[in-house]
Amino acid sequence: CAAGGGDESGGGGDDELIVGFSQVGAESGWRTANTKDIQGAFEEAGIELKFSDAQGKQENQIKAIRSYIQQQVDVIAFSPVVESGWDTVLNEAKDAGIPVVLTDRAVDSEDDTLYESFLGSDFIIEGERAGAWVLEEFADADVVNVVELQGTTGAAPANDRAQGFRDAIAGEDKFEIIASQTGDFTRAGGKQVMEAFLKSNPDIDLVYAHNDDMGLGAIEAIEAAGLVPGTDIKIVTVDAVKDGMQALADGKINFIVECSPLLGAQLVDIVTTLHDGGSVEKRIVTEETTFTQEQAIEALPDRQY
Ligand code: GYE
Repeated sequence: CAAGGGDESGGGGDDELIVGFSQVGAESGWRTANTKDIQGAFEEAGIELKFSDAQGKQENQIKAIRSYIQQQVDVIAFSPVVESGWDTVLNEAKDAGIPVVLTDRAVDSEDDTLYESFLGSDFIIEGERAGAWVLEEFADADVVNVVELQGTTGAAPANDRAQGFRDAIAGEDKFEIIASQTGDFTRAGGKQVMEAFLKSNPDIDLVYAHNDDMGLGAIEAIEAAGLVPGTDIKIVTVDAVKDGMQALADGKINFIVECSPLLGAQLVDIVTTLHDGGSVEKRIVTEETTFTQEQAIEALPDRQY
């Protein structure tokens, strides 16, 4: 210190930062891009990331979080597969003094001291954006029969995308959601549910799919039924991953609401700040846009995921 002050930051003697991350699974193109981005960001930052894939099961996530607590990692981050049922394990992390960061999806815990920050999209707004497009697209129609492919039951994006969409079309009686079922955010799920919808409903005007993958599955079902997706039946989805954007460029999907999976760099910032004893925003909302066919054609060449 006599030589003009010690260097407190970045010294080699700092205790190493270790983060435990519990991912939902690998259900969609969005999820794959999200995993890749997070792992890449931590690697680039030189921070150790313990990663586990819960294969869509809450019990696996709870096990992974407990194991991170036992290993005394510095920060736990996770993307909760469903919204409810986290209070017990989050209290265990709190008692152990380990800060928790929610990435991508929310929990419905009333006690917001159970986590430091929630980084991700506003899914209500996404649903509203899908609904706003539908209002415009069908401005001159008398009756519009809508079928909905919902995301994983109980997941924040499924709850909120359903809600936002309903809020947006609420004032217009001509819209009727004639069928709504979960396709679990997967392509196979979207295809299977759409096949069933087509069998029992001869007059579908619009598919609202909570993600691109289910929309892509619906396209297969619609084509197999001898109809033209994007023309005979309009399709609006959420995410804007490459395969979805390609289908939009090809006119098989009509509109996509963007949901960005690129959360890695911001997550690195948050855990580094927490580790250094700093404070972070409780809610960090991802910036997103929407895409028409022309915009998809323009954006596709530079699309990262
Ligand atoms: O939209 C979907 C994925 O939680 C925002 O999960 C995410 C959603 C995304 O399976 O494709």
